[in-house]
Amino acid sequence: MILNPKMECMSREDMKKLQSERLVKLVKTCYEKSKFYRRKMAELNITPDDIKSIDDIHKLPFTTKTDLRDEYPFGLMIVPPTEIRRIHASSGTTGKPVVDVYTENDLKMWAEGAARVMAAGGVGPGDTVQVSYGYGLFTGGLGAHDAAAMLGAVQLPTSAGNSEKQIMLMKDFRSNVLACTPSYALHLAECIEKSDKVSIEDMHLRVGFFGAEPWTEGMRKELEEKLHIKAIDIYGLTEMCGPGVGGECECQNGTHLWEDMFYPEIINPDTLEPCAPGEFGELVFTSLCKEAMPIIRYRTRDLTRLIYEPCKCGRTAVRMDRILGRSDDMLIVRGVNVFPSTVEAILTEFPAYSPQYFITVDRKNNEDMFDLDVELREEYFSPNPAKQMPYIKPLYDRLVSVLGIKPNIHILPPNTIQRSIGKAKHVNDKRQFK
Ligand code: DLL
Repeated sequence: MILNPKMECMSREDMKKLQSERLVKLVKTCYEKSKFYRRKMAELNITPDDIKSIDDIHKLPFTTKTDLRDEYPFGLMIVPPTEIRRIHASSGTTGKPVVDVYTENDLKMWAEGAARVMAAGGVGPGDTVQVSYGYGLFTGGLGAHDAAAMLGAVQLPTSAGNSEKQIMLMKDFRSNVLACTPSYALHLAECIEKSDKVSIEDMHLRVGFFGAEPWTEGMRKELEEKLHIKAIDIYGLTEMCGPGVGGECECQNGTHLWEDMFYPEIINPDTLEPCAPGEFGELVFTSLCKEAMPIIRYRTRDLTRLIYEPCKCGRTAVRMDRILGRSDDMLIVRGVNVFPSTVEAILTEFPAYSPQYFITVDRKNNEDMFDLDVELREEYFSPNPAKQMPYIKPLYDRLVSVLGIKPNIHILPPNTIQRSIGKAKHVNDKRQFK
């Protein structure tokens, strides 16, 4: 179902008009109310009069994660505290968290963004949405929760973790919609497989909304087969609101971005110039409707491309390709750029391997070492190294040909790589501490 056909299916021409109106208003408001943006615009010698349409967006300054950290906690807030209804923050492993604050309207807009994705997956009254994203400062839990509420579905706020109980409730409460990270969904699927109390036949799942971390087509296939569901990609980031900046439709062929709310650009992260349409680069967003903490040209660090060809579903909202990774997650090993998600994509080509992996990068005698822990599935595993050899060689060859580096592959028994309940951690780069 298309939740908001007016916005999701607007002609490109009308969308541009709407975006232009919203951008002009946003820039005026930021100039009047935000010391931060007034200073940034003054540095570039521009005023709101320079912004007449969305085509002028490239004149505006970028906002970076460092800016948000420098302005911690509320430097970018432009409404009085009495207007604020909620605060979220993204954890961030280093430094201060990135904060987002929401007015009543901001919460409604966010819920609609996420609800558009769930509606595309057919969610409505009578459905039970098991929200296994973490509840708390992380936007995943409450974001999915509010979307389910907007659609009149039952909200089952299990949060992440406690997998055995999750699975019992999933069965007993007949959850038919699952919302969590793809890595946690896989973990739940593995727990169901291993369980002697329940099997997938006891479950009623129909569709899952997975996001918050990069995942691959191979992982989609795995989740769809193991959980007997349709697996839908949902995208978002705290700085714009949370989950629901965009999501896949029933065609599962790219993530529609809700351009009436968030204007996307793709730039070359080195030159900061716009990329040609369809070219891969860094995704940048301008929030067109946020009231409490509007953000202009936010550099997400996410690497992807935009697809403007019309989608079969009838939505005109631009589609984004899968996120390759974040420019700050990219490893440079012996001078070669490696995105961890490429390893997952390769593993899923081999039926003998599970999609779980862990990369350790280290430097020994001035040479980068790339160690890859992988798991063979139960049916293929043997503790005898000689019996593992036939599986190592094809994986090694494929990794060398795609990544361009020679990995040290370590085969581990099934279910030994650490599972995560939230965003999965796939890399330990020990070089940073040397
Ligand atoms: O992860 C919001 C979210 C929650 C999205 C639940 C989807 C589902 P942050 O913690 O601020 O917010 O992290 C945002 O996560 O810039 C991407 O790098 C990554 N990310 C989010 N969704 C996807 C996705 C939430 N579907 C950062 N595919 C973003 C790939 C994703 N990466």
